[in-house]
Amino acid sequence: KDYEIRPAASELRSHLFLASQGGASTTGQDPVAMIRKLIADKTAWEAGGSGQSPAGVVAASAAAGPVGAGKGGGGRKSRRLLAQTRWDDLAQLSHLTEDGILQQLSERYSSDMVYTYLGDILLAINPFKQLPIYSDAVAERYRDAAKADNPPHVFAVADECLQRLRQCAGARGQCVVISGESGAGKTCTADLLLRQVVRLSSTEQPALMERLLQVNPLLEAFGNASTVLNENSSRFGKYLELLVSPTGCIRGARLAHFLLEKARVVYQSKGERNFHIFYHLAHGDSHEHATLLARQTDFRYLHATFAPDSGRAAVHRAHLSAVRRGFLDLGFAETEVSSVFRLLSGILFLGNLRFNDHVQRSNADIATDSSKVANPEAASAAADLLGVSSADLADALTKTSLVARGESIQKFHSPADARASRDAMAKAVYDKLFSWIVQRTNDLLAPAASASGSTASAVSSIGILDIFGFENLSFNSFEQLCINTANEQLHYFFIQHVFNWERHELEQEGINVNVQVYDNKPVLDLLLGRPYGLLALLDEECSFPKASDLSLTEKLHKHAAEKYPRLYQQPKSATDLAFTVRHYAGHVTYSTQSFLSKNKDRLPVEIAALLRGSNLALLRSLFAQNVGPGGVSGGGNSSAAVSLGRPGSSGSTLVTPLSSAGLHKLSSGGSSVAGSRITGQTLAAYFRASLHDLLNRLLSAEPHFVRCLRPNREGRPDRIEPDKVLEQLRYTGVLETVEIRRQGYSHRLSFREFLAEYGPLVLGFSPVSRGASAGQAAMDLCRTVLKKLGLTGWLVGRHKVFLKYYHVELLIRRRAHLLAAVTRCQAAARRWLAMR
Ligand code: AOV
Ligand code: MG
Repeated sequence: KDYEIRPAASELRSHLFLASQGGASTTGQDPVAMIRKLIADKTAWEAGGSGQSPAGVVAASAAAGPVGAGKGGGGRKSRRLLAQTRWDDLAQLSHLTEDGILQQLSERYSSDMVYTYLGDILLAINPFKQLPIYSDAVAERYRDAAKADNPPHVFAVADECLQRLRQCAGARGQCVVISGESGAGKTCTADLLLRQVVRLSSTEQPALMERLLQVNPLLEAFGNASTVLNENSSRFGKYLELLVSPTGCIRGARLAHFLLEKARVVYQSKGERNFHIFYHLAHGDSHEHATLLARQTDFRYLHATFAPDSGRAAVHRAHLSAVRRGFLDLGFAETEVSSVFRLLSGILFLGNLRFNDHVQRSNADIATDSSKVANPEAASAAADLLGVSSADLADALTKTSLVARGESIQKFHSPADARASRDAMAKAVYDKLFSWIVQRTNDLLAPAASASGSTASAVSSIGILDIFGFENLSFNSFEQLCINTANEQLHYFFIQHVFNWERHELEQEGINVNVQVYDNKPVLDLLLGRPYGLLALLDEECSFPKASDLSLTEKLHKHAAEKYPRLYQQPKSATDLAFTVRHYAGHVTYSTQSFLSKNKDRLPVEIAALLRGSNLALLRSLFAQNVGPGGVSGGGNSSAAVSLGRPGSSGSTLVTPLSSAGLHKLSSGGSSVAGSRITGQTLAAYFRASLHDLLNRLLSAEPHFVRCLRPNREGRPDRIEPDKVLEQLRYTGVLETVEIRRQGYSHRLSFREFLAEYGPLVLGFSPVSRGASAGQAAMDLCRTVLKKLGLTGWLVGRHKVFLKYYHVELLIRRRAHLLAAVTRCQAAARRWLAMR
């Protein structure tokens, strides 16, 4: 209580002193009258009528828990409101600690306040239940609003992006980077954001808005799947850019995708499923192949245990109709949609192909191991759907031609090789189909050329990045290495941003200092550096014909372990094909098994040739290009593939090294564009180029960060597990942000706040109540106070005092002492007045 009347109390002390000396104050006032007045003020303040700013009070008591401070009516209410607004932003807490943050987040979450700011970062905890905070009415409150006027919300981020674009013509594009672990709510957040931007932007083309809203559900049908962590887990990364005119009108959109987990088409771990669309299709009745599929009860690619269940069937049927509608609304042709469903059905039947051992006799009567299709009916169904002959299909899967000494020789596949070819084919078709859908969507959503012929060069953009989170599974392979590398790079981007934010504030205050920042650049060097980064070493090994996973592992150990002993570890047993990387989010052990083949990602030439000759135009076009002597890049994109870059860009600029992975270096280039994967390019090289391109885009824009947090492992509502949240705060960099602030100047107080708060400690009166709160005089007074306090290492800027966390700890202790003294003083004053 006494805390709140601090400035009055300290003045009281000085008047009391003067009165006890029997003299007058320097201003000629009667000290006794002053004492009466101050005590009356105190009462008024307690009743809530004081004009004193409670800001200092709130900041000071924040560490002690929610305020509800004071007794009294209106004052308490406004103070609590103020307190809440402050805590909407954790950066305003006077004590930024892990525990403090955790406590605040938990308390907010239990009142369904799932959004909280940490400075300019939005933290979003997944509610796992429907909250009434996404209605049109709520959305309207976030139109052209000041951030502080509303509770934190993802809608505020959308509004901020649009406001920034409208405010300054020629402003940088905006990008929102959404991150978090699986099931944290990234995809939902991205969708809410898109909807809000669409809602807030002016509409010249209402139909375009409708089409934009189809994009996410459509891509989710093809790119999401049920996993052990999330029933709707995104198995690809997505960057959606809305192209916005300076007046805030959406003109079109551009989409890029990364690293579709195509291996899922042919294999799913226990408890996991294939991409949603396959189940929709297998249960669907609104497509041409429904009867054919319905006759088949068991598709190997849909998990051995797949069995139609009538309850789910209706849901899948509805989904399939929605997918079809989505395609048509977006502008796909009926024939295109039919072709897509036909290809997917073909993939399902292809998966059912089995191969028997078969002994083949050559002309010279030499017996060789080979294989033969064991179930011709499946081959015939697959071949029909894929528009090829069933004999050609069987040949392409069981034989390969080699050219040796100018002669073409046929080599027969073992059943295992034939199965591998079958799966490679299924993966390649699906992957290319996905890329084609993305590219077609891009064509359909491209801004219309304006009357003057240009596609409005003035158009800026709002990009939304929804990328798969950091992964540490029980078995980690090449895919995890790529995913984690992407996360590592984004983490670096984030840390740089926070660091710049810190530095910017200091610069604004005219302060030039070096803020110490830790970053993960050494790990990025280990992953992406040249020539000894892991991906570079992998690529190098892929160019040796005799290389094996063992030779690769030895190479990695030799170079990386030597150069990065702290970040790279060899396994205990020398025979293990594995290595461990110390990522920012923890240690991950990767198995190098199949690294080489996964990185080369070659589709056998026979299969590529077969598909190129399909009588289905869509399939033909998917495989029409990227053909070369080295085979076809099975995982890559055809000419119609996703473009991360500008259309028509040359593929030869793809492999731009991210050698030092330094963002400053990336930003200067800006010319490198990752388009489709080119012939012979390894996946690592393609990935690196895509990542590079993504970063260039992010760098050219003004970033906003949303950190999604998963409150508990089970995905249950109303339950927050502190350990779980803390772990994520650590590896999403939130605590690092706090640490950067701690290392830097965690306290930034305006002159007024500082003088009101700490001036009385050495001056014996409140300088603010005597008019010193801004300007040169206040700045000088702040310096004097700081010097008198005997502190070192602080900074005084143009408008603010910058303190380190330990300064504040010290000041709080000293103030506690003083307050105890003041309380005694007040008691004495009351007694003294009573005696008179
Ligand atoms: P993710 O995108 O972060 O995981 P999702 O966005 O798919 O996570 O969210 C997982 C589930 O949480 C959703 O299916 C919803 O049921 C629920 N959820 C998320 N956000 C909200 C919200 N704001 N309100 C209500 N429910 C929500 V992954 O893609 O697996 O990394 O690869
Ligand atoms: Mg997702």
